[in-house]
Amino acid sequence: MEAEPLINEATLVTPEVVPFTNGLSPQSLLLLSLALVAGLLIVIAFSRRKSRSRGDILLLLGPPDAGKTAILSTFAFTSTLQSHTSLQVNTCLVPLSPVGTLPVVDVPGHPRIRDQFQEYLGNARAVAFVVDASTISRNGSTVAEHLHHVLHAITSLPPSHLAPALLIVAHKCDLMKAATSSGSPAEVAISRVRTILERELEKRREAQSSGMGIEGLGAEGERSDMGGLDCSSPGGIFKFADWEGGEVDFAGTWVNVGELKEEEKGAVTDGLDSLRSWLVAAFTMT
Ligand SMILES: Nc1nc2c(ncn2[C@@H]2O[C@H](COP(=O)(O)OP(=O)(O)OP(=O)(O)O)[C@@H](O)[C@H]2O)c(=O)[nH]1
Ligand SMILES: [Mg+2]
Repeated sequence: MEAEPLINEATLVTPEVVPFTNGLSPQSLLLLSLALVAGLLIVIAFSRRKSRSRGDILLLLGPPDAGKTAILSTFAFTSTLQSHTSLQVNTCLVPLSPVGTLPVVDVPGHPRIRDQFQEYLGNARAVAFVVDASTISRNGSTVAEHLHHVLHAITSLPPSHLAPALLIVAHKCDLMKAATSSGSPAEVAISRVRTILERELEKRREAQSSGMGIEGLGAEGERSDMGGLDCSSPGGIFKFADWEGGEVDFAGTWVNVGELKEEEKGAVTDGLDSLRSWLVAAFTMT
């Protein structure tokens, strides 16, 4: 008796592969391909974003005599130590609840030393540019020139770096006239610092865009091609709110520089709470 074949012929027939695109109209195919390309681009952008590095220090920058070292000593020792013009970079670990310990680098404002901030910028998670709000009306153009260097450096960071958060600190609010109808001393200080710096930075932007160069506006040896002031506002007019380099925040602060009476010690607070809250947000941001 002939044995039954184990495999019948039907199972040996190569199955016909039907492309899943069969039956799709050319328009649907086009849409499908576009969706695939878009999906691929999103994945690439997301993975690049994730791989961008973010620093972990706070950089205190700003003109001489603004109060950077006074702020640093208040953070570190909870009381303000007498400070004088710094001639070298101060580095310190300060406690910041609930973040933990914050490495802070205070770069002196002297024109010969201030550019050393560039060495630390790549490691900065946050930059606080400290300005003496009580003298800004007199030295606005010099302060704006210094800030322009900082804005230029931030916009020149390589794409692999996430730009640090930027805060302009209107400091020495205690020297502002007591609360007026235009607001608290901190509000008046912020508004003054913002207005003067926007006006001075706009002068620099305009001088550059009209091809005049900015040598006449700034310090010796300043680069006339220094960018960093681009804004999305109509006509590109410089406004912090429209700055293309990122968000710019403002805070009004002060510290106790006078000798405290015995009963005031431990009870008198400083005026750095707005700076602390901003730092907590900047250092907990994912
Ligand atoms: N009234 C008042 N004086 C302040 C305040 N903060 C700092 N000062 C004084 O301002 C002067 C300059 O402060 P510093 O902290 O040394 O200034 P800085 O920004 O470190 O200056 P450089 O080291 O030169 O870049 C010192 O005499 C401080 O006592 C403040 O909030 N109010
Ligand atoms: Mg100092």
